[in-house]
Amino acid sequence: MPRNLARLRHGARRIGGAIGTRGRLRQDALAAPLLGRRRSSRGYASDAGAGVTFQTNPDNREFTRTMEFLNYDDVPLFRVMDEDGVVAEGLEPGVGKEEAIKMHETMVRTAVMDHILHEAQRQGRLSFYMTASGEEATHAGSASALEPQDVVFAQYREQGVLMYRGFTFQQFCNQCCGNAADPAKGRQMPVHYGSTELNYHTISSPLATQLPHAVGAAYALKLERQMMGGEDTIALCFFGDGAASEGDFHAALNFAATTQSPVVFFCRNNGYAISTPIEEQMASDGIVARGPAYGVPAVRVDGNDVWAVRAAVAEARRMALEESTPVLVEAITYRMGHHSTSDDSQRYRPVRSPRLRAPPGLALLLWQLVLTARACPFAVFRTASWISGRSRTTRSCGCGTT
Ligand SMILES: Cc1ncc(C[n+]2csc(CCOP(=O)(O)OP(=O)(O)O)c2C)c(N)n1
Ligand SMILES: [Mg+2]
Repeated sequence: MPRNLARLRHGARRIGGAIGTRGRLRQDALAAPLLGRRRSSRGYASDAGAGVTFQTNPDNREFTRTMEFLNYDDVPLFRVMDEDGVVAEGLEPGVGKEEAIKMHETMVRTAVMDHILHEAQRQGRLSFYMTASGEEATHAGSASALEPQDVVFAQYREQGVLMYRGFTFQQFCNQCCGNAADPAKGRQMPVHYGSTELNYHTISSPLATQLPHAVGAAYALKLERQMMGGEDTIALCFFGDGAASEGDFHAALNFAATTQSPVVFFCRNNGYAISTPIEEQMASDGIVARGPAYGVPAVRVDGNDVWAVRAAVAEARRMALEESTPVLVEAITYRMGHHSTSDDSQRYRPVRSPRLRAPPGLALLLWQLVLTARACPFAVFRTASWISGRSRTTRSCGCGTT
């Protein structure tokens, strides 16, 4: 028998033994015969397999006589609030009034900004825009669980996170218009925001590239902290269900797990990757089950429950830092709007879809305008300045309207 073939056969026996243990596939069992080396207690010895012990159970795991095929189906959603907004006992968020108002403002402002900029694109003032209607709670909930030093790697539909961190309506407009005040000076497409001051890495168009970038950053942050001390910092990486179908997703999770990097992967599972519904993308029960397969703890939350999102990300952040592990959070949500202004979602889903309703923030704004504008035309301007963040109060102009 040719020497190489004999070596491969010998390798195959050893590989089969490693798999048959039902334990983890041992890398050394795979690599050693192919390299013509064996693993010794001091590393690899170079004697082409002579004297190798055939280990049936290298990890000393238990054998079983029950044949069990693993499956992850119907993973439940963690939620804190019910449909009526009632918080479950024992799960109170423990958030102060100021913080709660900031979260609420972020959700309303995001919805209103989306409406204005979407309409501006329709009027030909912008070349492109993407709304986040229906996903506002994932923004406010996750952003509020972070510390300012945490670095964010977003996809493109997370404008509320950046808004929560302090990006102004003016800055959003500068970027979307590509004017002189835009840091990229118009060299990026609209919605490709970024801010060094706010630790928000610039959005990158090729899908899922932010995942390995986030892991690299998290690994560097961990090494920096180990070597030089400093603040506890994690990387939070947002991505969509469609991005999870890219190879970068798998590489990133494996890389993060093996390097034990403090990164929180936050999947916005909004049901669609442009026109492809989730059930045509994957046969698995969403994204959450993929975490444990890579050694990454994972949780699924109700993405419409801002407190559940906040609690999950806060716990994931704690685990990332204290247990030195990446964590996967899958938020189940819904893309209420079109994918982008280049898309017409009515061509691939029912017209009477709930996502075609006006965003809640817009309804609130209109209601406020109706109530106040009747009494005072200046109230419209006051409301507009409240939305844009220029004014914290709706100051009275003397007409009696508050
Ligand atoms: C590498 C790559 N492939 C394809 C695209 C085109 N593309 C842009 S967004 C998108 C769908 C992404 O869906 P998802 O990750 O679920 O995010 P969502 O738009 O739903 O927020 C696709 C396929 C791209 N930008 N990059
Ligand atoms: Mg999606």
